[in-house]
Order: sequence, then structure tokens, then C-alpha cells
Amino acid sequence: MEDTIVAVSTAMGLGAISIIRLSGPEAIKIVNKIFRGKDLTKVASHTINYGHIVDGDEIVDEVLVSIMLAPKTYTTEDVVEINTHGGIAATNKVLELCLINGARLATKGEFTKRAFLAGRIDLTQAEAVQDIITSSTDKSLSLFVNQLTGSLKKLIIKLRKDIVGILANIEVNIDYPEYEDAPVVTIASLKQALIPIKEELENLVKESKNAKIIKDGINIAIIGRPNVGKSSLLNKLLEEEKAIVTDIAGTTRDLVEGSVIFKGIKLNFIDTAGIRDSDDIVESIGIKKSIDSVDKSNLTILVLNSNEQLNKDDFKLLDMIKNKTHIVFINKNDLPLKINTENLQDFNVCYGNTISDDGINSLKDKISDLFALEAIKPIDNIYLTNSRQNSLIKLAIKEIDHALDSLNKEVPVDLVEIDIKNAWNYLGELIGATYKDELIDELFSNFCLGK
Ligand SMILES: Nc1nc2c(ncn2[C@@H]2O[C@H](COP(=O)(O)OP(=O)(O)OP(=O)(O)O)[C@@H](O)[C@H]2O)c(=O)[nH]1
Ligand SMILES: [Mg+2]
Repeated sequence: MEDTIVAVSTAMGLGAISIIRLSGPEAIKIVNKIFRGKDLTKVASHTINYGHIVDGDEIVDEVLVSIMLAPKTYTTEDVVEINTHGGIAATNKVLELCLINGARLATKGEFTKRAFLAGRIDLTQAEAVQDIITSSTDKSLSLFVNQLTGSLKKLIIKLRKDIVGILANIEVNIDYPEYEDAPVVTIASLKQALIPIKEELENLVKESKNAKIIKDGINIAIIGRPNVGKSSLLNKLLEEEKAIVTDIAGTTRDLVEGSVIFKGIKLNFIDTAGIRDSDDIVESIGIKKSIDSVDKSNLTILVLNSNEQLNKDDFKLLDMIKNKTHIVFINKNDLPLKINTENLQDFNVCYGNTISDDGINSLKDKISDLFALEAIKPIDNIYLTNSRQNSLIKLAIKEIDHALDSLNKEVPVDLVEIDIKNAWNYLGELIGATYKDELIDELFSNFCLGK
């Protein structure tokens, strides 16, 4: 049976909408795992379904998903197309999620090849399609490999060399027990060799997250019900009168954005319309945007009014942010304190007001702590630039984790070897290493076997 393949079928980086296409028996199941909306395994064929792509609890993008069941599809297999509109970052993330959940990146023209093999199109048609599209997968694939920065490539080559050294040792121990020069492989020695490799890979993943923060900054939504002082807070943080402030509830109708640099990192603040039940059409649209902005941000600041008891709107908002990265800013602490703080024990809270600037600096420090801004150093350019690289590194880490886990359970070393080999292969895929003779080379050069 064929496996399930995935590729971005629109040109990367062009246009607002990208299509990620999957084909194969698991296509629907894979997308269903990362889709929040209808159960895609139950929808009718040839339907378009609205929803969100999610990574755990985090929303990645608002999407339209087309479900096309075999056999009336381009490849004659089950085909799923995800229409994203969040730009390159979201497209990459969706692709990565498909890869992590079991799809394989399609090779050059593979969708067309499948269509051809299934008798769906003849060879001339296949060639024509090939010529016209000059497969974007193909392009992005070579682009991906070219995108590797020299330093990342060097690091991966080094880690692969370390791994191949481990593999060679294991092979010698198993296949040539009489060969006395080879160091004896023990559970402890294997663990000692694998852990630093895993740490370096994990570090790489972390750095690439930081790289994104360095490049794009942190998006911070300021939400709350009307009149609590969201716009006043935005103006304080930006140190300019960007948003209109009045004592009329419902002053802010649309998103107001502004950025500042803090500790070398761009903080992108988004002031939003006060959230409440409203019959006003314009206000309602603004409120929807406020709620959406929470999903699109890395951090949410919920503003509450310190001289009022929490009401049902506040509780709703607290519920909305409780599992997200958040700060609750209790504003207007220049007025008598009336808020019921006992309900805020599980939240990351900060007090202040926008009249005397009290609490504004501690709010900024809290943001800095949450994202460890002090530790982000833009010196290292070894980072993963795209989802393919990211997913391969994560897969390699998973294999090493599995190997370490097996070692802890004292599983025989030759079984652990399979995981280590897989990790090595994933890293090979990352740098486009094609030859499989490295292990043999290593065996001969290091141990002079067969001499
Ligand atoms: N006493 C006091 N008043 C404040 C403080 N911050 C804001 N205000 C006042 O509260 C009122 C509402 O402020 P805004 O900043 O417009 O509130 P908002 O949350 O943006 O309101 P909407 O846009 O309607 O959702 C204004 O009259 C502000 O002057 C504060 O820290 N202390
Ligand atoms: Mg406002």
C-alpha cells in the first residue's frame, strides 16, 4: 500500500493563500488529528470544511479543508487540500504538523506520478503537467537544502559523524566480538554518547524558536471588557498617544497596533475593542477581532479594573486565557481596591495604573521573564529556517529519546541500534546526504576490518 504524501502545492511565499495537499490512505486521518472543526472522517466527499489547524491547544491558522475521497481524485487516492492564509510561517507550520503526524514529504512530481501509475492520466499528460508546474515541491525542496546555513550544515555533519561513530562501535561489538581494539559498548557508554547529541539537537530547536522571535518579535494582544483602560495601557507601553482614550465604554472599535523594542526584541502590541455582549454591528465585528487576536498572539494581556468586582464578562475572559501564555494586568490601582482577588490565584497577575505609570515597568519585566528575553542572543545563526528542517530534527530527537528509553529498560543493544540509525538517517535527509556507505566507510577507516 502507498504511503501518504504531502507538499505545498502553491509557490512558497507568493500570494496570500497557500494550499497544502496530501494524498494517500492516511490523508484524512492525518489532517483530522490537527484540525479543529467538523470530524473530517465523517464529512461527505468533495466538500470544503471551515475550521482551524491546531498544534495542541495553539491555533496555527484559520483554514478551509477540501476532502476528496478516492477514486474520483487527481491521484485516485484520498486527497486533502488545506487552504491556509497565514503566510509562509503558517504554511510551514501546517506542513510540519502533517509531517510529524505521519505524512511524508512528496518527491518531485510525485502526485502526478501517482495519477499516472493509477492510469488516471497518460504519460504525455503527465509530462505536460510536469512541465507546467515545475513542481513547487521540487523547487521548495532544493530551496530547503540550499537554505541550510553553512554553520547548521557543519553542525549536522558533526552530529552525524558522532552518531556513525557510535553505530560503528555497536556493529563491531556485535559482529566482530573477537576484535579487541574496539571499545566495549555498554548501556552506560551508549547513554553517555547519546545524551550530548540529543542536547545539541534540542538546543537547535530552541534556538530556532528564538530566531523567529528575533525576526518577527512577540505579538501581544491587550484584551478586556470596555473602559478598563486597554487603550490607555497601549499608549503607556508605546509612549505615544496612539489609541483614542475616552470614558465612553466601547471607544475602541478596531484593532490598534504599535511596536516598541524592549531588550533588543520587538514587542508588537495590539489594542482591541472592549469585549461585551453588543447589538451594535460595528462593535460586534470589533469584538470578534478582539477574540481572534488572542489566538494569533504569543501573549495575551487581560486588563481588569481594580475598583470593581469581577463580573461575568471578566470570568469568561479569564477562562479564555487560563491555558494560554498570559498576564492579568489589574489597572486603576490609584482608585480604591474592590476586585475579588481570591479568584485570581491561578493567574499571572500584575497591578498598576496608567495615570502615574505605576506597574508599567513590572509589566514589561514580566513579559521579559515569560519569553526569557535576556537569554536571547542574536549572535548564533545556526537555526532551522523551515518546517522540513524542524520536523526532521524533531524526528531525530524522538528516535534518540526512544533509544535512551530502551537503554533504561535494558533492551538489547542491537535493537537500540535501529533507533540510532533512524536518527542518523533523518539528519542525513536534512542535509541531503544520499550515499548509504558512510557506515561501511567508518567501519573500514576506524577499525581496518577485513584487512
Ligand atoms: N483612575 C484611572 N482611570 C484610568 C486608568 N486607566 C484608564 N483610565 C480611564 O478609564 C477610561 C477608559 O480608558 P480607555 O483606555 O479608553 O479604556 P479601554 O479599555 O480602551 O476602553 P474601550 O476602548 O471602550 O474598550 C478613560 O476615562 C481613562 O482615562 C487608571 O489607571 N486609573
Ligand atoms: Mg480602547
